[in-house]
Amino acid sequence: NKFTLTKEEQLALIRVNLAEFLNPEIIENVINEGRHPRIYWGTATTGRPHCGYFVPALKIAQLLAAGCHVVILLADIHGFLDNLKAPIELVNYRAQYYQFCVTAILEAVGVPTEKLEFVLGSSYQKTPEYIMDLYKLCSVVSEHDAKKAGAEVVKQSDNAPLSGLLYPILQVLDEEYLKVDAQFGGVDQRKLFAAAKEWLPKLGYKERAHLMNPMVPGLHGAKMSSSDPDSKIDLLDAPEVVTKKIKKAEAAPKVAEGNGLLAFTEFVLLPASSLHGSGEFIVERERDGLEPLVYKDAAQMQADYQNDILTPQLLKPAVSKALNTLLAPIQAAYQANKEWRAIALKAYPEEDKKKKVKKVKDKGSRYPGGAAKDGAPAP
Ligand code: TYR
Repeated sequence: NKFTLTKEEQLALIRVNLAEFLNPEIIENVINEGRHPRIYWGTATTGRPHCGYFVPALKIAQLLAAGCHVVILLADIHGFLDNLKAPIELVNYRAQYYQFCVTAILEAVGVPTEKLEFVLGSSYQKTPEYIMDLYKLCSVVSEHDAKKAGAEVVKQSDNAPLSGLLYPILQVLDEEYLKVDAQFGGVDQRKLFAAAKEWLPKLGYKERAHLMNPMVPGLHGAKMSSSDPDSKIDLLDAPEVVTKKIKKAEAAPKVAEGNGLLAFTEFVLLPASSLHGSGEFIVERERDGLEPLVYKDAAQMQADYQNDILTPQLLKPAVSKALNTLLAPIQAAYQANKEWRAIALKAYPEEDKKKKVKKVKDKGSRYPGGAAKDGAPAP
């Protein structure tokens, strides 16, 4: 039970579903000393958070259940350092919008959010100490290495803005200024994490542990943060929209690899169910007059999928149902929160305009506009 985990159980829960864990001994030592590891996850506040955000949320839920203290960095300054993905005038509203979304997502997966600490990047990234460290790091890190560190995260282009080179420098300093034992992020952050290990000691700061979750394929087999609107499901998409998008999802029978629905079940639906539910993912087969398929782990589910026992036709409605159940409290919270709704309009004014235009044109049946994770307007 959650409150009496042994050190081994704590570590096991920290490791669940990670693709990589660099310098785990740092965390092991903290736990052996009887302290609560302090871990942060940063998110640049750019495009609207979508269902892909459930993947880090579930990992955060596990970290909290394992007794970690989790800090969520709302990286507002990073939102515009990266090629102005968030325009400077909107970034503050976006950070507020993200805080509402992330809180609601975590509540939807049963996380007691009082245990979470939200920090706004700009609240400390403009202090004299931080800025002086920024200058110092700029003097000891080469342009080449700064570019390399951001290669998979920062938008690359010809004649790219200089701010893209600052992005990794700030992310590395954040580990020191947030006073954490570890940083958590997707494997796309790997080069930034490697830079942190190398650069912090240059200023006499200690290196941290790094936890990485795998990139989960989206509904069309690509990363869910791609700019293809149908490949991602907005947190506020109505149940019938969710069902429709999932119906359209690419899911070749018997091919488990790269299947976004199986991945979403493995990394979100199953862990959510095991944190505070039956621990099961249920696939109804009433129509065929058969007993439901009941999964407790991803391995059995993947095996059944490969053997076509779990067909795409069976999987899709099961995923839609479970996802709509997760989204319902988020959408209810949004409807009940006037402040959140007002911030949404201010944070994404362009989308709101587009949405209205589209609604007139096609009765709102299409994806209601939306920016990708990278903030690019939907085509
Ligand atoms: N690089 C992260 C992303 O891709 C955002 C981030 C920003 C993370 C600053 C940590 C940090 O300190 O979204």
